[in-house]
Amino acid sequence: MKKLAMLLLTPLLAPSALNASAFRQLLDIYSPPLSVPRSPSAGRFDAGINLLQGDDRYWITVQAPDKLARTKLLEAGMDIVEIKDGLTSGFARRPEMETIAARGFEIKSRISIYEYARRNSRDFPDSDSAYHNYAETTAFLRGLAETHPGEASLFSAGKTLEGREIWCLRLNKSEKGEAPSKKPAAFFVGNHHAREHLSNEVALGLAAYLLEHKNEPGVKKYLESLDIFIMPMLNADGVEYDIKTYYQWHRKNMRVNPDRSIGVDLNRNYDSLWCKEGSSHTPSDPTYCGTAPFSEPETQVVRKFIADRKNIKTLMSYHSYSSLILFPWGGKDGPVENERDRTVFARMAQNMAALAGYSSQQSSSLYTATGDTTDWAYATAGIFAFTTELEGNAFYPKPSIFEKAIAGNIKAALYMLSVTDDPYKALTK
Ligand code: 0X9
Ligand code: ZN
Repeated sequence: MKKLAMLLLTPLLAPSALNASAFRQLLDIYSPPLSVPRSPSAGRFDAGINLLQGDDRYWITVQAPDKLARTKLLEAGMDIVEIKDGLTSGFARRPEMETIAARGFEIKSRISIYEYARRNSRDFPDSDSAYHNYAETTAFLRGLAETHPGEASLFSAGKTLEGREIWCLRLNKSEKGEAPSKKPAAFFVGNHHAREHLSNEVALGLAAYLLEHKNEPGVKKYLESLDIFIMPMLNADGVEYDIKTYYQWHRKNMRVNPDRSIGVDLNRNYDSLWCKEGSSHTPSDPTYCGTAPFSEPETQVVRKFIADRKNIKTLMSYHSYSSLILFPWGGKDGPVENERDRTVFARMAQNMAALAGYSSQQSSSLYTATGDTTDWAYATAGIFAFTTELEGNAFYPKPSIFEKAIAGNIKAALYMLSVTDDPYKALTK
């Protein structure tokens, strides 16, 4: 990974005129400079392949017509990655494949992880210089805070399991750092899942955009009237591990489990219907929920962060990939019971999806999965909380995807900010 040029010299763009060329200008400076040295791709790829030795995962495609079937696949231990035309693809080892077959599913195809890596080598980040690793993310956020002291401040919300700081950039013209505020707050968080590296980039792109355009009336009013928090890399340990092992699709955090498997799925570790459907008590499973709700330092940080800030009204958790904006419930089939809230969720998701170029749906339409961030945030704090599954066809898309992904999601985020003072405005907006 290589440090990306700071994007601090953008001409001011009117977010009110969020057109393609304005975003192109913004994102031109976000794209990696041509002079960035490229890592020797073949070498990196070979190193990655060598590290796969002993990795007994397969990439499988299974016929699964609906959410019920997909939830069953999750419960059989499949690491679901893609859902397309009645087919569900993802990772599984032999024992999981046996369970899947025993439960009556047809496995349409399977390839070894080596073959999967070979076929996806074009998406393998052989030149990953445009992505920000933990140190680069830290430097980037520090740079933004130092360059915009009137609008931004950076603080650590707590530590990961391995002791990394979980950085949070705050955008607010009056209150700084951890000082309380009465202004309505919006919270953006990325990288619950390690391999979803684009989620960090989108959160960083959003932070940079808002600060670059801080004097433009549309943005200025948010910096004056709202309290905006951006925590781009929650699972920093997992991200670093995924990078260090040359991107082997690591999903969970870095907890060493009693059976020596690694990781708890942070998006199953929240206390909402904890470890019921779509979540597993088996430590080696991709959706392992941990030993108890909030057993993990990373989710404890989010719990405390939200408990300490009663002003948070909206939340966006970035994941990848599927081009979707999802809203509660995710842990059960039924819709949000409160009719007004349900309508707000559906409208906000629909509006954000239209701006990002995605689709919107209730989370559980994908599959039922208990213990996720958004169900918990809504159930315990009444926060209008969403999951964005960013675009792409792989976990490590080429940086050329950044421009569109960041631009579309900035538009969606600006909409979220526009209703953060009163999300019920979405009933008419
Ligand atoms: O399974 C997840 O945690 C999310 N998908 S991902 O591919 N990024 O892992 C989706 C969460 C949506 N929430 C529920 N369906 N509960
Ligand atoms: Zn995810």
